[in-house]
Amino acid sequence: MSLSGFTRTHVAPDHALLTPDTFVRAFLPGWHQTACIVHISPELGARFQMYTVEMQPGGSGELSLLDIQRFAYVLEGEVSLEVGEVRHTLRPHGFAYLPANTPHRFSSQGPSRMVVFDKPYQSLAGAEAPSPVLGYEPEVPSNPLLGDEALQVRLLLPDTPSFDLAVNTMTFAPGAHLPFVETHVMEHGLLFLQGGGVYRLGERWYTVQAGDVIWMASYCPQWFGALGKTQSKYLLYKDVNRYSLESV
Ligand code: UGY
Ligand code: MN
Repeated sequence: MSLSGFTRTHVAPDHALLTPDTFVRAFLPGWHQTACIVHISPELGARFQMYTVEMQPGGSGELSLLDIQRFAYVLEGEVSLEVGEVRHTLRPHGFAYLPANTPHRFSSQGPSRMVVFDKPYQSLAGAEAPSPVLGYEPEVPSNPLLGDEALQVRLLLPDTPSFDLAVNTMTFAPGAHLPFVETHVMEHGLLFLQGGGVYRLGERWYTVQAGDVIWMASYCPQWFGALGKTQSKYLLYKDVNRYSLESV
């Protein structure tokens, strides 16, 4: 309950900070016994959709849209994923990538939460369609960003032309920061997993913390500095490997 009318949430034409106190749950087609919080969508100006699914015991989710690829990352609880005849179990920090038009079904025995990214797949002449990917974030190799050991990046998906999206985690030691104010054609969807700090988005600076979601449009100037005495970490979506004039 907000008695002050105050929130850190701020929506601008080229970015949005969305904090949990302003989240609204709704129904999404394909998800059953599951509350969905749509954070980022074409309505905001994005070319993808990012949402949290809160699955109740017995909840499920299936692909409902044509030509849409899906990336899901488990935040809490245990989620089963059936792809064809094969059943996988995803625990927290487990993730799955499902190429466009891959029939699949998520289900949850107990309560669970996942963050999901859906994006229309843009094929590329000469590049094979991607295959499903399943993984567990702590087991993915980590590399310093531009040689800075205090800022570690894990690429959760293969860095090959078949993929038109990337999902990475970025882990900052206390006091670590992005090396410069990035300004790039790729857009981002971000979920803070741990810690917090100060995020510059466009001409504004925001305090951010675990649970916050950020949208950064193409060319939104961006910079982050980690504060506090523990690591800060976020999950980051971006579109990659495509020449935009192709779709004009
Ligand atoms: O990969 C990236 O573009 C990343 N360094 N951006 C960010 O963390 N805002
Ligand atoms: Mn960036």
